[in-house]
Amino acid sequence: MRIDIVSIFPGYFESLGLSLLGRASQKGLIDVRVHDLRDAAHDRHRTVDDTPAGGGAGMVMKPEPWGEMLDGILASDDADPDPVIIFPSPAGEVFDQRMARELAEERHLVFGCGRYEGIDHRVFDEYSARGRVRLVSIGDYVLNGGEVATIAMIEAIGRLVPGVVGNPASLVEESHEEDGLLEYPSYTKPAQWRGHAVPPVLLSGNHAAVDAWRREQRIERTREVRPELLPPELRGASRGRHAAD
Ligand code: 6GU
Repeated sequence: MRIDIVSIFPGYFESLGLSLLGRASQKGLIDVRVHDLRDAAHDRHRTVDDTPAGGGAGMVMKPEPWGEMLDGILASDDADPDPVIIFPSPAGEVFDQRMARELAEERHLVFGCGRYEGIDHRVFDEYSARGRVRLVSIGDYVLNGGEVATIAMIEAIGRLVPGVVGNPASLVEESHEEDGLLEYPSYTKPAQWRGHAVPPVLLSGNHAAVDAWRREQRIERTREVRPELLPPELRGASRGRHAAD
């Protein structure tokens, strides 16, 4: 998968060279290219923003540098004929595991990171008319720009690209995968730590009992913190109390 990122703060993306995604880049599974938007601003101060049409607070990113930068990326030698351009925005559709799975199937993603009060909307219109464009939010809170949201999305998408995660089994049991329940709590040694015990069932060697306990934990956890995620057949009275007693 090829990933292009456009930002006025390329330094944010140095973290993509670390850990799992760094290894994926070294293995050639993910090809990340970061572009400084200011390279497409040609005045003395490399200006990328201006005052909002209609007035109001803050600044808006000018369309011309975005046009030059995105045209360059889309026309580059090894660009895909049908990439997806993603503009991170608190006004976008909300990113979730389903979208991550969908985007992990793509050959080429382009992330356009806005700052200030956002990017002149004509950039969205222009590239929407020419191909696939999505405005995407990572949740209901406000960040200063799209950079951190882009890193979060690339981490979620990248680990679903075949070969990036060593043991694919570790992808299926997780929160939001398969049945949509949250993950069960995990423990390791020692069996006692500061008076807190590892739940005895996990040390019993009874795999069926361990599986049943983990499923119960997933249901109870989901019921407590994210009841809207419970499938209809699991809504209603708690069943966990009896099993845990
Ligand atoms: Cl994608 N961008 C910004 N600036 N804030 C956000 C966001 C994105 N998602 C949630 N808040």
